[in-house]
Amino acid sequence: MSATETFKDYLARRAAEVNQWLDRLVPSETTPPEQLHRAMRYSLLAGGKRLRPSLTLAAGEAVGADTDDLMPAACAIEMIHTYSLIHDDLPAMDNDDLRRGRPTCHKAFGEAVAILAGDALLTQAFRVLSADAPHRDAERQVQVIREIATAAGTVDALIGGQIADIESEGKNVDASTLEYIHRSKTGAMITAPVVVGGIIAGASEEQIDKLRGYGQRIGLAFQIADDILDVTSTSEQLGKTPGKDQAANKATYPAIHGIATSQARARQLVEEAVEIVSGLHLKTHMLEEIARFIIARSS
Ligand code: GRG
Repeated sequence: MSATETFKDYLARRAAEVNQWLDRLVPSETTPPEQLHRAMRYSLLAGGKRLRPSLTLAAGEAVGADTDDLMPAACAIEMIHTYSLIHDDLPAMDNDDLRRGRPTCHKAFGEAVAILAGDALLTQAFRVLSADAPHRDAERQVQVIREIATAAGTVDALIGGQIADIESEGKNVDASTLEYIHRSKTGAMITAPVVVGGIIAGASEEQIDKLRGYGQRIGLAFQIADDILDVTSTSEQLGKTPGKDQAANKATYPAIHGIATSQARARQLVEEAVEIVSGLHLKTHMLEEIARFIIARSS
């Protein structure tokens, strides 16, 4: 980040770089089957903050990796994130009409195509992660694949958190179950990008542990902030439908703890995260900046 660039500008610049790579890493709209590729690209290239790839770039660069070595994994993570959004929006799950400021994938292409577009993005992610990279360390590549597959999986991870969330709808959920859902559904796919950046950069075990601790804290803070935004924002600000949690009788941080306590908890998690990475004496301060952005954002 240059002296005159604001952090928002910095994130927008990183997002533009990620978008160029994503564009190249997914088949074009004219490649058969055209409709499927159109649907994949419609959701993937529809905007989005690109927070997860930015975390991989920030963590990896802070430890000393080259951007080009980080981009394939950063983009694969964004593909998996987008698949989870497409499937989450389906009528069988959250039944949402709006995502990233435009009609959801199934609204634009129909349910069957949306399901397949999500499946295809997940599959393409692992194709990208396992692509030939002769100059890269094969052991690290396998470690990266394992880290991402674990975060997208069932145990304390994305799919496990999603099913726990669905099963808890309409029930009285206690604070520890809510925390489990948040850490799994959201936290795992925010922690993994940070750890993956470290692995690609050749970080030591101790550095990886600290990066993981940072990721876990900002992951939970991100979901608490998301719960708060769901009750305090408009659909124009969010690019998705607000108030859905309350309508579905979902347990959220503000519902259980109130808004002020939730805000205080998110702030505390971010402070802890910043302290952890400050102790690493990294090459940049981007991880600290991103941690602060996570609770200051408005969408
Ligand atoms: C379908 C396996 C499966 C999982 C779905 C991602 C998800 C799990 C559900 C989406 C609903 C939700 C509230 C998820 C929590 C994570 C979250 C806030 C996702 C949105 O991430 P942002 O804000 O979105 O980074 P953009 O569009 O900016 O990428």
